[in-house]
Amino acid sequence: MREYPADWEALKAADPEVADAIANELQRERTNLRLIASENYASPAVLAALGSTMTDKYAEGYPGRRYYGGCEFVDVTEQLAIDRAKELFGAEHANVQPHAGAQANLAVFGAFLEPNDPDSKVLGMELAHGGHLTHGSPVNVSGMWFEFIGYRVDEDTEQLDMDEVEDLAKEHRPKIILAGYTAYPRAIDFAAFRTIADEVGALLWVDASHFIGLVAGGAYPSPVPHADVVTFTTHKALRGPRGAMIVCKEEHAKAIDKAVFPMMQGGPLEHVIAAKAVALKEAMQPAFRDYADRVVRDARALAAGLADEGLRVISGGTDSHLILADVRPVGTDGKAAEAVCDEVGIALNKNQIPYDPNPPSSPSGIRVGTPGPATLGMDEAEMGEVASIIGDVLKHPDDGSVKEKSGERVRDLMERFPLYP
Ligand code: DSN
Repeated sequence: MREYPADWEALKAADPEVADAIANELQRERTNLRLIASENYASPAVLAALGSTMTDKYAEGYPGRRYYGGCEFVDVTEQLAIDRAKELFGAEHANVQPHAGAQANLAVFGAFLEPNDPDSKVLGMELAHGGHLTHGSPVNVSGMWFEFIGYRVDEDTEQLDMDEVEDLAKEHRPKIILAGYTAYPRAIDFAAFRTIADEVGALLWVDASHFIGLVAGGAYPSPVPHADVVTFTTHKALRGPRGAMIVCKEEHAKAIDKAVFPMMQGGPLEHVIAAKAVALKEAMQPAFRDYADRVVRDARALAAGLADEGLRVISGGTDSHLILADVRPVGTDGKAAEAVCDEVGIALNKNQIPYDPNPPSSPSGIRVGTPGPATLGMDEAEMGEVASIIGDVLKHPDDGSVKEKSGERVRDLMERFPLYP
């Protein structure tokens, strides 16, 4: 009998089309430079847990309180994930079941708000300034069912304006104040958000998806001591499986647990939860602190390099894993920049910048992030090289020889820092 039944040879024989696509994706990951700020590389141990037979198990409920028999081993892994999340983040309570960030955020609405209730207001960052789809977009349930009021970054500093947050909080008396964004490069003053929330009697919710891995590694301020509830995905800088978690104060534990199951979800994905436990254990190791430091060091070096190439770095720099840069000074836009970088094997995304005069489909900026390169071991010197390649192709998008040379430079870099060697 096999100890571990997942079998690559069996997949190739049973379904060569799917096996080919998976192999091609691995090859793409090995040859392309990943600068998408929200992506990373899960470890072989995390991948092994994901491919385990825990995918076969139904386990509605929580450890020790399930609706199905035979949960004794998934109880072990889910409890490990809960205990590790509480220990790593210093949290009073953890729910590790959300399938994705959107479900985790939906659970916050379920726990604390009533749909279509004029008193259920949320004060969050405007989407065009870095908020997320689930932070009140009119095409998402958050915006369809709940009333969001938006704050912006300051037009001059391009950083959070806590006076504006305070003024809006006093004017609208929201039930929840939300901090945590998808395209904000700077440190967030969570204590200041707490003070404002207390002034108006609001709950403080932080969506820490982008930076929770840096928090785990001690490279970014922790929202956990300040916030009532913190939601986050597990596959970004945290480098775990695709999924999410919620940590909160003990007083909210029952409301959050009921909102995740049975309100928002049915059976938990126990193979993913096992992989979350593995990722959390990895994040508790000293090497993870080195990685988190490297992520921020790399981002600062890449920001400096892009500025040297003539791009305008939004807010003048970064304190995190991501950089938002205005590419108009080098004569292009975000859409064209994304496309030409893709041609030479660099994956990044077009992004609106604060107060962007251009639409989301062809915005003025790009967003780049360093969790991927930092996982591969790339450091400041390599970020200088990456900035130089990006500068070259953005300034010469129609020059075949520049693109050929740039593609070679990317391939050489990826060969020097092999993925899953
Ligand atoms: N798609 C993620 C990002 O790239 O920021 C957020 O969900």
